[in-house]
Amino acid sequence: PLEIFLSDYTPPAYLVDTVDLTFKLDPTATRVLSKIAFRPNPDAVDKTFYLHGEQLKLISATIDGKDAQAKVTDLGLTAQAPDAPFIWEAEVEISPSTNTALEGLYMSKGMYCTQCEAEGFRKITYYPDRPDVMGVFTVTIEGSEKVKLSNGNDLGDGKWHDPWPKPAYLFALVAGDLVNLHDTFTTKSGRHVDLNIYVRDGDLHKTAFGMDALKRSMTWDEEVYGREYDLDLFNIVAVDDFNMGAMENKGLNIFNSSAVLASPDTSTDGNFARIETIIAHEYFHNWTGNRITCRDWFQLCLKEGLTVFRDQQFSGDTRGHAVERINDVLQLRARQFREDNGPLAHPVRPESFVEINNFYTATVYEKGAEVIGMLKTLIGDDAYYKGCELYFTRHDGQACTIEDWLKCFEDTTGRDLTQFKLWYQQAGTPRVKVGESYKDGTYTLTFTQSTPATPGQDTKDPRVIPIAVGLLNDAGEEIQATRICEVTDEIHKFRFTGLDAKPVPSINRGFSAPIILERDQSNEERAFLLAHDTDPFNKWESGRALGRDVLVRMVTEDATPDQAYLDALEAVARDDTLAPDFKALCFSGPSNDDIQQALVDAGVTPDPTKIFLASQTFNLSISQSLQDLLPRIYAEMQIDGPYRPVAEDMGKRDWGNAALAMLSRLDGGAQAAKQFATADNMTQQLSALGCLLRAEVGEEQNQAFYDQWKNDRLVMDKWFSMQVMFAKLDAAPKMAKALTEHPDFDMTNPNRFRAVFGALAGNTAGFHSPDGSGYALLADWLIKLDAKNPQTAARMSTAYETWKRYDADRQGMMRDALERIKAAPKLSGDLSEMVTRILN
Ligand code: B3K
Ligand code: ZN
Repeated sequence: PLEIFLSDYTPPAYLVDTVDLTFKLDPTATRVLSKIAFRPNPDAVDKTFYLHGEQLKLISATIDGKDAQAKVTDLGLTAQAPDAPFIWEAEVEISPSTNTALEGLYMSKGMYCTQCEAEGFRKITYYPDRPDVMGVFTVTIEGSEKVKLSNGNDLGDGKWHDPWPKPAYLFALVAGDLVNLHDTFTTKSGRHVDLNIYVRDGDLHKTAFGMDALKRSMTWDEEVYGREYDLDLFNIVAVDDFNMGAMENKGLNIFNSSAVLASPDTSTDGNFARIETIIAHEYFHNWTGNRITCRDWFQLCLKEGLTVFRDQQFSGDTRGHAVERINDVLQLRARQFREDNGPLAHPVRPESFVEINNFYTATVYEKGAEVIGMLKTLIGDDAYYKGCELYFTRHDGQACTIEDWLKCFEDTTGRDLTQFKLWYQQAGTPRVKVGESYKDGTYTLTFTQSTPATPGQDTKDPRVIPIAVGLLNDAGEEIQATRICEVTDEIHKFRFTGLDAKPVPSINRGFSAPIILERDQSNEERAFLLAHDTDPFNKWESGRALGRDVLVRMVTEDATPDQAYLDALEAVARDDTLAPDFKALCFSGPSNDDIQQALVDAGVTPDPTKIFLASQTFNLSISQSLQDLLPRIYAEMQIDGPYRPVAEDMGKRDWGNAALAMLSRLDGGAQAAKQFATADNMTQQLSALGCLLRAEVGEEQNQAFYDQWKNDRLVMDKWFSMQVMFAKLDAAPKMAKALTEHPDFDMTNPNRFRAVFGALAGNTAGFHSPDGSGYALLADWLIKLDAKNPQTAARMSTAYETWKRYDADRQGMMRDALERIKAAPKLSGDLSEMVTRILN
């Protein structure tokens, strides 16, 4: 497989003006007729006429009506093309029903649909399948299906026209016997837009929330970024078999049904929140991605980091910024820090890849969003929105680079962003050591930054890091409001003068930079900040650090949870000024992975089994110490009236269910059984089931749940995943194995595969069972899946990325699993790139 380098970029030889496509649909023999107007690119260096094309049967190809005499390989074709505008016409045959990779044109439960990003269009027809080639598409769909959709405006009779030039990765087609929810939206300048959510028959009752989220997203983008929608139609389609969450195709977003379908009976609060975020994200791409796209796939973060940042802003505005930020950082640490700290570490803008689909990562997305957040912090809100405005006007209709993006902010602020750009270029999470001193009313903070070596990058230059700092006095009053310390050197000092006594610092407030702070902080100080910090993020962070310290000592010194920590938690539980969702987060406790990281940092080899057992004791102690309080909290958090997916109610359910989880450790599941029996929404039903499974008493309810929901695919995914998630230790791989034998297990459906194996990888103690059964089982199934769906198989191989953390036995078994995958016959380029990188 070929490694492709950013530094090798050259402009396309030919540009495209218009593309006419006709699809004659047939499950095994769809004919695709293309008529493309090409013209030579004056900026081209290499003039060869080359079209990508994979798994296509070429029927005919002409240039200006004459046989093109194309030279065809497995990856594309070349032909003699004139050095003047010309018309290319071709006919190819493809087989959507046997396309199990779910890339290109494929079938999902009888409906045709497409996924072209990143390089799937080349499986539909011959084309310069690169994002810097943009054309105006007209599409005709011939077939007996009731609904036939493509991008842009509906010309009737299966004919579509998209007036906005776009790269091929944004092309989409859907055909099937679908039904739709219709609504309308009027943009701020008065454009009337028809909105539809298309689903399979039987799912219509799950579309209302998505529609509402879409309209709120449209309003938000007008109000916050001044971005208006630009077509008369916006369609969303729900598809059951989909490799990721959703796709922002121009005017025709295609969604994994799990990322759009919601109803109170079948979806949890978490599902509602995720759906809202994904709808917003895909909609926001219309400007940050579609109107302005990427020059090449190395620039992926240009659209993804920015769009994630925008969806996080939207969710914060909708659901509350404190809790949104904490949840975003939890995600970032769990996925991105883990990635940045292992064999798969890569810069936010990678320098090379073999398979671009392997770079839709937490680093490109979530760290990419953090970088935008830091830019905004450094230059200020006004300059940020001014720079964005310039970006939208200067680059509308173009395929751009990170340099283009940064230049807009240099031009509006007059600031040199060369050092800032290192955030895009250097991999690895910076570590910042904090030193402090106090003398004669002056408090000095000394920050020392370093970034560990990552694959291909041994040394790193100091970055610019915006660290938000506030100071408290020992009465818990804020004596220095949040100030941004702009760390630019390896060692950088900041002074705070005119103080009466040594203050207590609150550092990296709001998690202003995605770094690891290294600081000897006492537990007294942590408890103090948990009680008094005015910054909600650091308040929560201090509690988290306390919990981590307790658990680490439980693992390494067989300590018992200390009273000071339990008292601090009790104070949180009793504090009526704190919002319920915030309290729930304070009680969520450090994750198994958090503890592992902390142990690795302390030079201790983590043993997932031991950590799991310590966590059990830890959680039991907390439950016992709050014993008297729990029934009251639980009762107070119950909601009368119908389910509403609004932040206020969700917060109450979060906190109420956190109390239920604690109660269930004491009452053997009695309260959870009651809740399960009376629940009138999925959030309550599922959290009760979780408590029962954890207490190993939920067999009956588990069966009842199955019987109730066996015809709902999305709820069945939860059923599969819960059983693996809550299985203890080596029961988890056994459970996963048993579930693969269940008649409702279907490996070709990515949601179902992830329900079982994503849950296994997430059950740390189970996946790392000392007998190696977790590693071996996942390897077996990744090999099987790879033959059908390389993209999802490759993505799930990241379960092994931490293999070097563990003891020699576990390392050996994980290496064996990886080597076995690597040696599998006919391994895909996707999975082979991943295991090779993980092993190195
Ligand atoms: N842009 C798509 C992701 C495509 C992934 C291709 N392997 C969804 C999104 O980020 O909005
Ligand atoms: Zn995106």
